[in-house]
Amino acid sequence: MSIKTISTKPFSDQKPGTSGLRKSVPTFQEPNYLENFVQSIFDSLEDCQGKTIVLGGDGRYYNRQAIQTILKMAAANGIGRILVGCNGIVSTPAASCLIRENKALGGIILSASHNPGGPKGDFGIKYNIDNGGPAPEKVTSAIFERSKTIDNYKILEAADINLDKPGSFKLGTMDVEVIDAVAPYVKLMQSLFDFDAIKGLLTSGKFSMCMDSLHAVTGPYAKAIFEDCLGAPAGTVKNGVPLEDFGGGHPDPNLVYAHELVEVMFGNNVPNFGAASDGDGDRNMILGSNFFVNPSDSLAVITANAHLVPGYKDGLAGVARSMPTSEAVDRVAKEAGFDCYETPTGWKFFGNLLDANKATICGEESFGTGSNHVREKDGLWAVLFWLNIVAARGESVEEIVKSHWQKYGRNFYSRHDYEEVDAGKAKELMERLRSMTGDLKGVTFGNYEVEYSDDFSYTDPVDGSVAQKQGLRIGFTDGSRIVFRLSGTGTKGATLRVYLESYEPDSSKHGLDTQEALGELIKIADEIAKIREFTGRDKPTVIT
Ligand code: VG1
Ligand code: CO
Repeated sequence: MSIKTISTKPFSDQKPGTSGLRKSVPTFQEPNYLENFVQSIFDSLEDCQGKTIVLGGDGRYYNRQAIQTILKMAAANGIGRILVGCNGIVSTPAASCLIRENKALGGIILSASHNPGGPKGDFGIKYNIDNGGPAPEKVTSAIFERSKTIDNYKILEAADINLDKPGSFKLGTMDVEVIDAVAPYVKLMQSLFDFDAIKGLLTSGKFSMCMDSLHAVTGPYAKAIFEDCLGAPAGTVKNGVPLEDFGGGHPDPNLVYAHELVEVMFGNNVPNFGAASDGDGDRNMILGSNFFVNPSDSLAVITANAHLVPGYKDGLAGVARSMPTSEAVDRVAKEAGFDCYETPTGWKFFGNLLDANKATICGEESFGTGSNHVREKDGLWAVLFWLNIVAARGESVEEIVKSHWQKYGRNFYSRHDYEEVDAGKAKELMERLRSMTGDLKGVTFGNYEVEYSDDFSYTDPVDGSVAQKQGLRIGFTDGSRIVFRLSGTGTKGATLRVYLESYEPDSSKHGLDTQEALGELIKIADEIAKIREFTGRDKPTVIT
């Protein structure tokens, strides 16, 4: 086995986005595209000689080939030991758990999360640091800088490793351990939640659930947890076999893409509880019978009920949410007397707050919730959290959410996505808005008066790093908000995200339809940003 140094030329487009580098599979299949980025990661690490790293992905098309290449490159770059999931499959939260439990230097996670897969779908790669969380911006910038000048990469000439079952191998001097990535994750969940109470609920004969893994990574984890440990009947986990193309679906747990689950949960005689997770297992959607839980509300309910869950019963240090996430959780924090941090979009911004014990629970409006148990958002963790709350309170999902609104008021909230619009036009729309934001204070639109407008900037309270241009916000005097930002995970054209929020303290109005309650703000958003004009669309692609 010999180490080869292969000369290469830089690609100019390897800048990681909200969560790693995401491109179409054909782009990743271009000669040296994957190798350049992986070598840029190794080159950016201060000292990786002899260290342990974790490797795995969400099982999508190209995962297997990429894993074999990365194993040989890791060996050639002096990594001492690499832990890789069986079949090269590890969910994002499980990878975070493995990095932490094995005190690894970091991990390489192959995922394009909620983006579709297959030969023409998307692929992605990201680096996580030793706390188990996504690399912060200073690390991703270093990787990008390196990718712009790279002229060679190193790879070991060797045969492929058999990843079908657990085992130990050598690649040059590097130890390769193919591991069961499910068991350590299940153990971590058992340490946090009241499995006896949840088992009691799921085997009572009075409660049924449906978990849709959307043919993505959580299938084996969900079967092990819900069916094997918690006694739910076989078949509780639907679409539980990970497929390279997710069965042709879009592994995004929202009302549009998880429509099979929506059909199961809305109607007569439906299960009491429904849940879905995304491609790499870090997102979750929670449904009750005929009831959708908005992810921002989910974060607030989880926070308000954390004392009912063993792993959190001693109280929370604080909470954090991304800026566009609704302020529902802020109200819970205020009442409970702990801090609520507002960060830019993307889990990498929560890492320092979790490490410094400033926040215990974090969440995003994009179906992401998690806690200090790992450093990623965690889909199945959120599902277990909800089941634990339901078991402890003996109420339905709908009752729990409605009584939450009764106590704290309701933050009506919706996100409108305009996917795959012309990138140039989307940029123009944002530039125009940016140039306007300074002058909007005091301006009225219908019943709303602008109180502030800015381009969100964040100074990390732990290390003082600053992230600018994180989304244009327009806040109104009654507390309503409209936020505009461009997605940093899409791979085709641009995706414009418009986030809308208003607060309603009067419980007699909590039953209103969300889009109706936000109707005037929706019109104002279009009036201010000229969305129809710039995007050429008369309605969003996805409304959450
Ligand atoms: C989206 C979400 C963001 C999330 C990110 C990664 O980013 O809005 O909240 O952290 O995806 O999630 P963007 O830049 O497209 O809005 V995942 O499950 O794709 O790792
Ligand atoms: Co994801």
